[in-house]
Amino acid sequence: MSAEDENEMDGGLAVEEARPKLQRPPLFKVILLNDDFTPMDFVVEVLKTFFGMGDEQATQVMLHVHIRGVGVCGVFAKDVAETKVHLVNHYARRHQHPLLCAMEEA
Ligand code: TYC
Repeated sequence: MSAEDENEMDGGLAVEEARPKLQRPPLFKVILLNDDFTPMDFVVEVLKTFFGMGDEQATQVMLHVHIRGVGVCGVFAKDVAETKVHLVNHYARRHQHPLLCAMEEA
């Protein structure tokens, strides 16, 4: 039986369904931190590989991090952000670079 059918069996009373109070899931910024040792080319490669950026955007973001100390790679749902942080840090360690990726609530 549909919800409409059920509403019609209430003797003419208007019955409003309680609207479920849904919260939007929180979003997380994935950020890169500057260091003095990771080569610029490697950071650009990371931004292209893990964040789908083109050459120009990746270079801009890398330079932003180089100059300002920190920069945003993207904004994602929690599980996606966690996975990206893990993949990037693992990739950097495997290539013996100290590059640090982290996340914070947007
Ligand atoms: N500062 C590094 C250098 O001069 C480049 C760099 C950029 C490192 C961004 C990390 O997240 C980073 N080689």
